Amino acid sequence: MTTETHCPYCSLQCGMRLAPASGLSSGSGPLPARTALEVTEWPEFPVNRGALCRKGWTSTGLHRHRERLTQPLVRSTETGELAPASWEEALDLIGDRLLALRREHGADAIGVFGGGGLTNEKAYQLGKFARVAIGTSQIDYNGRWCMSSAASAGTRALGLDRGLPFPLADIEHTDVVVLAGSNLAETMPPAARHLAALRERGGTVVVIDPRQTSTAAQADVFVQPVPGTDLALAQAVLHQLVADGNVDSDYVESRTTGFSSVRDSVASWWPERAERVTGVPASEIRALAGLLGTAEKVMVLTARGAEQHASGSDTVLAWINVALTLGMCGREHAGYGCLTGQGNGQGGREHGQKADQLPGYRMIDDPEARSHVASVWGVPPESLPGKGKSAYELLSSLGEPDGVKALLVFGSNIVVSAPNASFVSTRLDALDLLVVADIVLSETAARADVVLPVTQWAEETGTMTNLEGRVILRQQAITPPVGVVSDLAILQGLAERLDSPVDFATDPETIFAELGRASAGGKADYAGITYDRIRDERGVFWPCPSPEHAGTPRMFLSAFGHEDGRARFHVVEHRGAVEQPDAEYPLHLTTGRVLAQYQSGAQTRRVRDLPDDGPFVELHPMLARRLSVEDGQPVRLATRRGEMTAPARVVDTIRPDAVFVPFHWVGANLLTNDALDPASRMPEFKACAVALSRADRAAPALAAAPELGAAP
Ligand SMILES: Nc1nc2c(c(=O)[nH]1)N[C@H]1C(S)=C(S)[C@@H](COP(=O)(O)OP(=O)(O)OC[C@H]3O[C@@H](n4cnc5c(=O)[nH]c(N)nc54)[C@H](O)[C@@H]3O)O[C@H]1N2
Ligand SMILES: Nc1nc2c(c(=O)[nH]1)N[C@H]1C(S)=C(S)[C@@H](COP(=O)(O)OP(=O)(O)OC[C@H]3O[C@@H](n4cnc5c(=O)[nH]c(N)nc54)[C@H](O)[C@@H]3O)O[C@H]1N2
Ligand code: SF4
Ligand SMILES: [Mo]
Repeated sequence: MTTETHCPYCSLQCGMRLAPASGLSSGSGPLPARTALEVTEWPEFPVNRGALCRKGWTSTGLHRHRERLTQPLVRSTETGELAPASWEEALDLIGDRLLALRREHGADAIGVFGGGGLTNEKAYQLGKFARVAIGTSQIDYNGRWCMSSAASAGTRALGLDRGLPFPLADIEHTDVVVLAGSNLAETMPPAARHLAALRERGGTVVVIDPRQTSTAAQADVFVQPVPGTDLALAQAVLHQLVADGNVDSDYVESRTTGFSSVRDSVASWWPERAERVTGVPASEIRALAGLLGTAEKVMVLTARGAEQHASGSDTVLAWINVALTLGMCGREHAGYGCLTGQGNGQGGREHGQKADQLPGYRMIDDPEARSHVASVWGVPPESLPGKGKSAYELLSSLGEPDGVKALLVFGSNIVVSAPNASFVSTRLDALDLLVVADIVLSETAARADVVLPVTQWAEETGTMTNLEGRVILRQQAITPPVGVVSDLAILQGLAERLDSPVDFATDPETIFAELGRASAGGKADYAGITYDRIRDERGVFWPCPSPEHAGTPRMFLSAFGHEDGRARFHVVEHRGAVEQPDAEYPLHLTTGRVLAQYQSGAQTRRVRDLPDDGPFVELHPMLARRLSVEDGQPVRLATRRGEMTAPARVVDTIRPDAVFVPFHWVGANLLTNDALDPASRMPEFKACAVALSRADRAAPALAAAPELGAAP
């Protein structure tokens, strides 16, 4: 038997087939749990047409893995160690503790932390569970650390946030694509073929990154700014577009509002000024503006490099200003898009696991939204709590006298991936109760009081919404190991124990139908989507309000999401990274990803066929020489928040004043800054000040950036 499904990792949600490795088929229905699985191509699925990256091909590596959790674990009051327990014991213990906390301190003493890797059904059910079964406002999720700056900017400028408002393959039909802070070739490798196809057609690829990545290697134009200065770069590009008269005035007049104030606000951003801030030569900025200003079709795509900053949402607004000035948004094969990251990064932000949201991308403080969703849930609207705290604000207040005292984590490895992670770990330890549902004993699960083993992809069915807004179906291929249940069953078991006023279903298709009703009439309307339709049509794009509706691959063609149908220009100001290099911490630190590892590494570090060569510190040969550091030698990085040691990787592809560390291992986030974007509450993962020294030197020898001239 072969099952058509999708990869367990990133937002491309590549289609794949799973079959028994033996080639022997056992009839219909899920395969027995112990069957060895093999990944094969699914060439008909349009997004990846059979191509997968290394992580996709090896994704069955976690099946039958010896570190797979197969029974609940409860921390013993005597030994302090985690010890096996039955499901009854584990859920009863959680239920009793939560009931007691709720009685004594109110429902807001209980927090819930979700993930953008959860299926739509799980994300929806988690939001409902928090608001109805617990009654807490304190729910948020790791998507806050992912694309929330782009989401906030998209909502403000375009009236609606769908990461890509067009199919990814549209890249091939534009003329110039700008990748601002995306390392697509490593983070969504099969998508990189669209860049190649565009170039074959004579189009131009622009990459903006402080590192000359493998994506930059496929670019025609490479721009290398100082980390955290993209906003100034975008302002100067806009300044130059205006100066060159490259403004699409008819479009600006008919489809937007607010242009003149933005035009005035960039008057002082002449390229020479931006050069001083960004390190990008003024001539390159002028050339980039000239390229964009004269192209027929331009597509600007942002990813985490431009977004994960305390001014990330303003940076995205600045790029949207550029795209609007050029008249690109809402035109075919052009416009602005955000390359969402996690498997369900898009759907995960639509169904209510975000602190301020209800399903259908509705806002929790909107009375109409509350009464609609409450009626679907069968509870009075006034029983629904209000807005909670954002992810980092929630975590950093854990255990405070009026803060959350018990936290339930579903689908995030906070200890590795939160900014300023050692502080976050102390907050987790200050909780009365930490419950983690996971498939393996992640670093976060290892700190929990109760660990609940859950089914993983391929052992369960559910929908995901990929980076294009295409709702796809992951189908169950195999029976889960004995002792493991779905997140949905855990939520049901806990809801019962918490005396929930309504029952919680566990069948994903039933939950999806309810999600459809809850989303009906909202911005992300799934009402017309069914599992059968997804199977038949290989994915359906939302909004899709009725069974007769074809779905919406391209948005904004006739109107933007605001009531008047117009897009909004926004005046924004360059602020720069919150923490700038100084004498003590003289370099820029930035962080990100490598091809073979995924996120906190909880999954991929355990896959035998993926290289797990630990964290490393990428630095320029000039900097290495200054510090007498050889390639491969251990170096120490220190910031105001923490330290780490890892081998140096000396490469001439990075700016000499910056260092880069991947965050797939414990380390990078001991260093990162927890400054938050005021609009999106996104932490500044991509820029802080750091000192670098040889690990074998007793007293750290601090190096100033070579360009800045100061001797160590
Ligand atoms: N292999 C792999 N693929 C993944 C993931 C993974 O963990 N591993 N995770 C998935 C997820 S959740 C996400 S969000 C996406 C992320 O996908 P990307 O955004 O492509 O990944 P990152 O490596 O975080 O950042 C991209 C680039 O931003 C650059 N950068 C750093 N600072 C700046 C800056 O100030 N300005 C600019 N312009 N660029 C900067 C970095 O050098 C890096 O090359 O990837 C998804 N795909
Ligand atoms: N320094 C730095 N830090 C970063 C970033 C960065 O660029 N730099 N990027 C940020 C971004 S974009 C992101 S998205 C976050 C991601 O960071 P995390 O939230 O830590 O992401 P994952 O490692 O994917 O964690 C998912 C966890 O859930 C488990 N899991 C998988 N599927 C399921 C399921 O169905 N149910 C349950 N209950 N558990 C499941 C996995 O085993 C894993 O332990 O990290 C952020 N942190
Ligand atoms: S690109 Fe993303 S979805 Fe596709 S195989 Fe790789 S990790 Fe999986
Ligand atoms: Mo992400």
